[in-house]
Amino acid sequence: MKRWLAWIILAALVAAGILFIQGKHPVREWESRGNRLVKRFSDAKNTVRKALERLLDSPTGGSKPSPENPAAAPPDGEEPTAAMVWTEPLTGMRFVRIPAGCFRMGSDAGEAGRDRDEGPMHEVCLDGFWMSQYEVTRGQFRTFVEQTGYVTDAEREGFSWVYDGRWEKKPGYSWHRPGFAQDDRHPVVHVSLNDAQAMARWLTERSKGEFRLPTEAEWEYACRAGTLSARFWGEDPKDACTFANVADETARKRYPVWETHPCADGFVFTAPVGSFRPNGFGLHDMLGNVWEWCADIYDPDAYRKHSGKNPVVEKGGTARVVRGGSWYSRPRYVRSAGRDQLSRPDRRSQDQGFRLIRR
Ligand SMILES: [Ca+2]
Ligand SMILES: [Ca+2]
Repeated sequence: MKRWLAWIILAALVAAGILFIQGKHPVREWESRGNRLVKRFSDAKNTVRKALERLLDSPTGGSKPSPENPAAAPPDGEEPTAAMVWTEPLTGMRFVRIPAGCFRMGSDAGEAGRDRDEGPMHEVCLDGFWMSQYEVTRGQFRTFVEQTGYVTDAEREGFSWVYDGRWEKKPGYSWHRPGFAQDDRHPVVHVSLNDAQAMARWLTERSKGEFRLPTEAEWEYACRAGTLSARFWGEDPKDACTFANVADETARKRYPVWETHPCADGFVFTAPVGSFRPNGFGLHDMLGNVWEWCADIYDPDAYRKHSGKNPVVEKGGTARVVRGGSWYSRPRYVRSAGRDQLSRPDRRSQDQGFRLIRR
């Protein structure tokens, strides 16, 4: 063998030895450098692809609202789309984005079934908010109770108000013993305003965002979804059964004396939430199924005192506003402007539930 060839072989052996001592395989070292280059190229390609997807998918050309980034919600005033739904992670409660805007609150003197406390009609403007798409379900309320050990007013005091031919205060009824068949998809009932606010406080502490009951103005704005008619589907109570579980012909078979809507919705008591068509914001059961607690203290003269922006009545007596009617309600109580009250924050009944908003 020639001497120069021997020197080359020796140098190669020494170089391989040095790499071996450093723990680097001479061939895999090159492979891994190559892999790193390929990976860098691939990462850059993915970044560009994701940016393009975001740009093409988003109705605003920007980021979508998400639980991690609620601030990325489209600006107030924009029309809601199917994409603008946020799911609360602890309970699975779905919230729909309700855009900021102004509306005519109340009813005018000619509306059939109207009460005097619905006037005067007045313009109200609201900031945008998220509203739960459905009434709070028994399953969602159960999650809250299991996580906190919370005891409702009905359980603490040992009774609630139930209906079987007439309303009576009866022992032993509560959210988990409603007095008719319910599964976890039905709206929770026998919950007081105190109970609803306790669940909202728990979510505010544990989840993402600030949760509370809607004000009466937020509730009516969300229910109307831009409509001026007595009901979000129009004027006629006979069309109720497509959109709401109300006092209907199904219920009249059990309670023949009831004044009912002239249609059959298939339910005597509560229906699983979302069983009927939604309003223009995609909210279900705003009218019917269960009455919904609002944040306001009830004042028959509230509309003469409302401010034009985000009004809420926080002073007055102990009565609280409830809205929307229930499975028990005849047509005059199933209207977007209809107002009712329960006398105290600890009152509860077989047709009383709630939904929450999130800011
Ligand atoms: Ca019904
Ligand atoms: Ca309702």
